[in-house]
Amino acid sequence: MFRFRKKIGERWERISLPVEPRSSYVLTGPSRHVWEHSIPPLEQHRYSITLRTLAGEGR
Ligand SMILES: O=C(O)CCC(=O)C(=O)O
Repeated sequence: MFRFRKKIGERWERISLPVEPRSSYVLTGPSRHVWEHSIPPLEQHRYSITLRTLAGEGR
């Protein structure tokens, strides 16, 4: 599961999206700049490769 949360006043709005094995995804727009994301720990081994643009680059 891919978890997202954003603060609305004093509370958090949360959503979870399933991530399939061997999948890839691109975070853009509000998913990058408004929502915080996380992936909860798993029982099984998991590999992850993250490519990112640092703030201020490419804008
Ligand atoms: O561990 C992952 O698969 C995602 C890593 C990630 O979301 C991040 O580094 O911002």
